[in-house]
Amino acid sequence: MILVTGGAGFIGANFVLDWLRGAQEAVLNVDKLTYAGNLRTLESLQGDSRHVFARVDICDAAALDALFATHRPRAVVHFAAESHVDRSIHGPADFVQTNVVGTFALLEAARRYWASLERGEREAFRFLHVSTDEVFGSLGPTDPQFSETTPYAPNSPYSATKAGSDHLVRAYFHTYGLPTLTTNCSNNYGPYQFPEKLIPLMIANALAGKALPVYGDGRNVRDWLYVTDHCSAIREVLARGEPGQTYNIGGWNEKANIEVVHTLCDLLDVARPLAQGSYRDQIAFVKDRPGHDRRYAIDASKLERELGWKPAETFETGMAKTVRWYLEHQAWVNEVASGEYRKWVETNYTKRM
Ligand code: NAD
Ligand code: TDX
Repeated sequence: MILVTGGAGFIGANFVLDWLRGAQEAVLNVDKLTYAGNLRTLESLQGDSRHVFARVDICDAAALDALFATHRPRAVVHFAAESHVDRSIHGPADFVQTNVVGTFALLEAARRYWASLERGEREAFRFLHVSTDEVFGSLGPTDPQFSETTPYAPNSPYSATKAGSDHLVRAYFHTYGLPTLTTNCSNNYGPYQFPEKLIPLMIANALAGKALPVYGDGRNVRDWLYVTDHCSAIREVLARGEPGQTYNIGGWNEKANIEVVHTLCDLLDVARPLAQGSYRDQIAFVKDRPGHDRRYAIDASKLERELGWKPAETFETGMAKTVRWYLEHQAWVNEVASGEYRKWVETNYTKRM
């Protein structure tokens, strides 16, 4: 069994669904179910004994000890985090708590459990920490892409707390020998993303006839990776990565935000044409995000060279799939937008889904 934290969130849920499509090995899904956790996403796993769900806060050391002792996982894949930069600007406390204190509590619980294992199991154990390219800070237009050796320079409360967690993970390898792996990935997009993030927000607003709020001049650049490509990279790193190493994950898709929004509008113009005009007419340039990083770009060549990973989707195929998915899953989106998903979470939550 593997222990996944944050498996009811966007990337974690995609990872759990992908994992259980391809493997018989069970998943212990540990998630607190904050606003970003949505069990509706995992509805297809109800009654599947390979998926065990535990509503637990990663800051709760006693609960974590009990889960390790009962389920005896061979690995941890740690997604749980507060993940939205704008929320971190308005309320950084939850970010420090979950991303730093929570990762610390999880590392401690993992270390206690790992120390109790037989030698062979100890050597095979892995703790994979899922992190972000935002820890490296902001690039100028002609700077080289982030590599694994780029110095950390986080600029937002979110990225500062992720950087803190990355450093703790590094220290647990160097100090205690816990077999850790860290991945730093670029911006993900695809099914089941909470509609506070750029791509699902723009699709939802476009379809609702609302403004498409582009921060600043729209020229901030992100590298975009389709979520299932992130999941396949994590599986590779978990299977064959070298303990103590970090791996950058990216899609080689640097795009200015305004280009991303134009692409979405153009896809929607074809898929769901308006009576007149284009969805582009709804674009509104708004006040910039404070401290808004100008450019992120990832050099993923280490992962490609050492582990043979390659993304399956291009930006074009990934965006087309994403728009189609949101159009075909309006019920999921509407439930999130209306808050109805929280009721579903509360009434359908059971220890074992
Ligand atoms: P998300 O916000 O969609 O999901 C986070 C999940 O963690 C939710 O299910 C939430 O309930 C859970 N959670 C939060 N606090 C918790 C706590 N204290 N205890 C237990 N569970 C808790 O996030 P996401 O976009 O899926 O990101 C997952 C991970 O990947 C994060 O660590 C994030 O930093 C990292 N990451 C995200 C992106 C991206 O583009 N979204 C890119 C690179 C890295
Ligand atoms: O309404 C918007 N308008 C806008 O212009 C929103 C929500 C965003 N933006 C801009 C800000 C960013 O330059 O779009 C870009 C992407 O924004 P987000 O979707 O909020 O993502 P970002 O801030 O880049 O962070 C994301 O990628 C890295 C994830 O939220 C992080 O968890 C991940 O680590």
